[in-house]
Order: sequence, then C-alpha cells, then structure tokens
Amino acid sequence: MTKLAIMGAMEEEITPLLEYFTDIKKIDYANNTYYECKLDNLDVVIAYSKIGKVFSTLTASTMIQKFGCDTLLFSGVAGGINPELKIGDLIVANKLSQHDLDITAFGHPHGYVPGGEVYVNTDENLKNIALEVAKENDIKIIEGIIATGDQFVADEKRKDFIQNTFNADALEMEGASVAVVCDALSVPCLILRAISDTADMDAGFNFDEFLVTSAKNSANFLMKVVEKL
Ligand code: OS5
Repeated sequence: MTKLAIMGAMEEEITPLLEYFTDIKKIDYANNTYYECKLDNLDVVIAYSKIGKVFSTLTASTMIQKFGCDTLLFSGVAGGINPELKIGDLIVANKLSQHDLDITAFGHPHGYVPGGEVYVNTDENLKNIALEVAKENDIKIIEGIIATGDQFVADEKRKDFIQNTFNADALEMEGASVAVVCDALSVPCLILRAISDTADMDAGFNFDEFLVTSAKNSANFLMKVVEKL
C-alpha cells in the first residue's frame, strides 16, 4: 500500500492540506512535527519543512527513510517568471535546478557540481496525473522548469539571470532539493506550486498578500491529484 508524503515549506502551505484529514497523530522528530493521517486506504504523512534547501532536504529524507513514504508530493507557492503565470496560477515542475549552486570558477555551468546534474526530473506519471486533473476540472496549469535557491528573489536582475540561465518558469526555495532526494532514493515526486508574486520589487508585498490564497489553490489542487492515486 502506498504511503504518501505531502510536504510544504511553510505552515501556511500545509494548513489547508491538514483540513482534509481527521484523526491526525502528531509526531515530533528532528526539530520538526510530522502529522500521520489516513485518507480512505491511503497512509499519509504531512509536514512543513521550514524554509530553504537544507530544511527541505532533511524533511524529505526523513519522510522517506524514517516514515517509509514511497511517493512524495510537494504543495506550496512560488515566484512567477513566465509572464503567462499570474498570481494564483498553478505550475507543475517537469524538472528543477539549483540557481544558487555556483562553481563556475572551475569552468562548470551554473547549477552543476561533479556527480550531479544541472536539472533533476520529476516523476512523469505523477506530473501527467496533475495535467489530467487540471484538464478534467478546467483549471489552468503550466508544466515547466522551476529554479530553487536559498534566496527570496525580489529583484528583476536576479530574476532575469535565473530565467536566462535555467530557462525557468518559476522560482522558489525548496523544490530542487526535495527532487534531488527523491531521485536519489527512487521515490516518485510531484512538485506543485501556485504563484504568490512575480519575484520583482513588489514580491515582498505580493507574497504577504497572496501567500494564504495561493497556498490554498495549490493544496486544493493537490488533493484532487491525491484522489486519483
Ligand atoms: O519557502 C519560501 C519559498 N517560497 C516560495 C516563493 C519564493 N521563493 C523565492 N523567491 C520568491 N520571490 C518567492 N515567492 C514564493 C515562499 C517562502 C519565501 S520566504 C518567506 C519568509 C516569510 C516570513 N519570514 N518571517 N516571517 C514571515 C514572519 C515570521 C516571524 C517569526 C515566526 C514566523 C513568521
């Protein structure tokens, strides 16, 4: 039987997910809280990692290696790069990269370190389920590249660099690290985000205004995907 990990980075990203569940068991582990619950016959573990690549790596690894999750779904918000992505719109990642990983001084491309790859892929099957769910429910979703880094981007120059270097459609702070963990441990993963801001000089204001509604958009859509698993 599938044991599903559902994670976000911030509390606001998992609050709307927890509302779908009753009978939630809280487990404290490694400076974080994990919520064990059931949905029909599905065992589910939910957690928010805290912000950034290190915390999200720890949480994804814990959900897989300690809790035994065999599928991982991420729900949250992102800064939009692709002009087609408006605040509230959904993006599902086909691949992700780390925009702040930089050993270019040694002649390597941005996002590359020996033994790794510039891009990490997500699971094709889960991504296709998300695209089908969007089609069936007439919900706009874009499939694209997400760039991850330990930086809240609120600057056109940095945004342009990320767009031009990685061909990214959106950016955030956790997706690529989660996808790297899942890839290494052969756990299929889905990275879903709804746009909260467009990573420009207004990003801080927009993020504060739209975090809760965009996180809900992502969570509600993710639960429609879960119904199909
Ligand atoms: O998890 C981080 C990445 N998320 C996606 C995202 C994003 N990433 C990078 N650049 C952008 N333009 C992005 N837009 C959306 C969202 C999240 C961003 S960091 C948010 C920090 C918010 C915050 N920090 N402190 N507080 C709120 C108040 C506070 C203080 C004490 C305790 C709790 C909260």
